[in-house]
Amino acid sequence: MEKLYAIAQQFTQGAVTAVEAYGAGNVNDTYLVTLAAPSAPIGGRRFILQRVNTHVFPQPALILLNMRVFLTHMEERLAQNSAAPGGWRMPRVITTAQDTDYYMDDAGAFWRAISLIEGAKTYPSIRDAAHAREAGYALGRFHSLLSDLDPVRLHDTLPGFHITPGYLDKYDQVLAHAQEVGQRAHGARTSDVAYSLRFVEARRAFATVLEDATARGELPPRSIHGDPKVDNILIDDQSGQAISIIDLDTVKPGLVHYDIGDCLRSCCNPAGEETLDLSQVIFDTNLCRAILQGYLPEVARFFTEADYHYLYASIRLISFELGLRFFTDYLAGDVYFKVRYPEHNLQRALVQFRLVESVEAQETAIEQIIAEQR
Ligand code: GN1
Ligand code: MG
Repeated sequence: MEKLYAIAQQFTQGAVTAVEAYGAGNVNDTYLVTLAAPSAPIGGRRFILQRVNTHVFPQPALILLNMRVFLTHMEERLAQNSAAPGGWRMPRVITTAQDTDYYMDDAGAFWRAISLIEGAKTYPSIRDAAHAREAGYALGRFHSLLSDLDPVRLHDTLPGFHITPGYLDKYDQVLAHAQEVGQRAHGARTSDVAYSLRFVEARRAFATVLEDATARGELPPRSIHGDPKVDNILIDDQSGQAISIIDLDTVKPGLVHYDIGDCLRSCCNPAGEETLDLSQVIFDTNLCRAILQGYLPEVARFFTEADYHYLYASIRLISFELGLRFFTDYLAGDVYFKVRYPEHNLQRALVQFRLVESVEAQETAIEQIIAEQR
């Protein structure tokens, strides 16, 4: 704990009075820092301190370089566009006393600080259709603010992220290490593993759907968020409106379909990613309608026919992809996502696979909603 205080102190002239674990991230370690009094360069009394997982992000300095680029771009767009409704806000990068964007501790860990947006919070699941509309609006607003930022100006902070065929290759490599897989596959949950293996096999051909469309020139690379799940969408306490999307490590070049697919798979499963009760997992099409009601008007200006065409596939694909990522990590011995119990990644995979089944069973209804909302 003392070490954490000393690290937090690198980012402020104020006296650090508390450092508490914060949020529920699966990758980085996040802390909320409190100061004795409002101090430079924070402005207020609280800020966010994070240890970036350098196993996942091999070049964490690129995250901060990107933040400088896209946050400046968004500020400029917001200033030009002051008539737009809703007080949209983005966090700031907080520098150290040496004026660097990050701090490396004695053990070589990578730390950075960002401002806390006060008066707003994130939620672990969607509460109602109004919340869902706000989540969709937030992602649409984010995409719209970045729509004229040339993605080549952003570094790739996480190569291979959301390239589903790449995750399938990784899965095949892990499966090839039959011995370790065998150990896990014959553990307590043999039938769940067998089901998951069959589940992935049955959808192998589908994994390339978005990358094939990109290769044919149908979907352009854009600047994307990368992780717009429900608990990264910030809702204003007073107005109930979305005012930001946080967790900006994976803002990088990609397809907006990764984002809208991820937002829908996260927001339309009211049971949440962490549920133990698979019978509760469904894709709620009413929430899907509300999210698209919030999202599509924001992006209509630059969305093409192909963009609409691949929306349904993106929902199915990103749910499948996350299930595949969790399952692969389970088989590999939990090397990527943080786990709280031995079968955690397997359970998370089963939740996403259930969600895929629910999406597939409602394909016609989802396509109808997309057609009616555009
Ligand atoms: C990870 O760490 P967190 O919770 O922000 C993951 C996302 C997944 C998400 C699932 C860099 O995000 O891709 O969708 O877990 N982030 C990374 O909860 O892999
Ligand atoms: Mg994240």
